[in-house]
Amino acid sequence: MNEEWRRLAELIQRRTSFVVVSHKNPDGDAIGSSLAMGRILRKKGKQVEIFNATPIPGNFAFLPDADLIKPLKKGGCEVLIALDCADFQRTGFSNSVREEIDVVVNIDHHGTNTHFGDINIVDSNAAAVGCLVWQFVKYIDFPVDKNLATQIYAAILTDTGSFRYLSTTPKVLRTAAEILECGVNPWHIASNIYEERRFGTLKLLGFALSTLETYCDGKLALMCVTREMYKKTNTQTKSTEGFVNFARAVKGSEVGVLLREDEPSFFKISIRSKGSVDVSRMAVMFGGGGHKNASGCEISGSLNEVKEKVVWAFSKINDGRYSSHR
Ligand SMILES: [Mn+2]
Repeated sequence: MNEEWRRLAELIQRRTSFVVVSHKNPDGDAIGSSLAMGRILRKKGKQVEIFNATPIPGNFAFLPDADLIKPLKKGGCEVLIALDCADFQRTGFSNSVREEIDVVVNIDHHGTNTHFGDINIVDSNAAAVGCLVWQFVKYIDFPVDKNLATQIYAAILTDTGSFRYLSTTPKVLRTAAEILECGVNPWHIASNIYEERRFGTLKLLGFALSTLETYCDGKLALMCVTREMYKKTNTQTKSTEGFVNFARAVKGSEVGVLLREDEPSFFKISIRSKGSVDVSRMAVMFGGGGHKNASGCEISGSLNEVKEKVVWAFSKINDGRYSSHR
């Protein structure tokens, strides 16, 4: 790993112009590590542009330098630093743009990373790309200011599920401790990210929670959001971010599902599992996809028809262990 950090440090010495990019629909790690890398380069007197293919969610707008993230500009550049991207497509740049870039640096922690860079700093054991950026900060002995520390803390906080996931190792907590010693305010960061939800959004969550049901001996928990609920609470589809986790949080459930009525008789389905259940198998039955613990698909029909289908799909991946739907 040190060899790769050395190559990156040398590259930064040599070059003057950089583009920093992360994946579309960016999460806290994507945003925090992009801002941190951008800040390091700027402080070193480099020309830096930070791009993202989609706008950053409002709850990350408080982060230092967040206004510097700009929509993706097509065309090549001297050096591209891609963060938290398992493959080049995730950056939003086309493959033809790849040809026009001198050097691509790939810093990531996905096990499925394709090593698409000229320099690849990929560690699937890292809890967040923010942890890798912190390693680089240490490696080059960079003087950390409070803003840089805040950006990296936000990256690690979000990708570890607020220090809850298995990735929360002693080393991660030591890193977090070092970051706190830079004067970071953990409550300021956590409250901005997690506790500034709009009134209407929480009312919508209330309506959604009131629809919670369990099936298949409690192993499947299901909740829904209808168009009428959006109207009553003056909210939009994007307000349902994170709702599905409440279905998964039901004690005894293995899978949580949110059925979201985006158009009349057209539902967007989010599926989450807790442990070993592979819910991507449920999603592909309806033309969707995703990961083992998080997947999604779209199903047309009335609410009851859609529910039936989801319950059927769950029974199916359980090898028909459940004959009854309730
Ligand atoms: Mn990440």
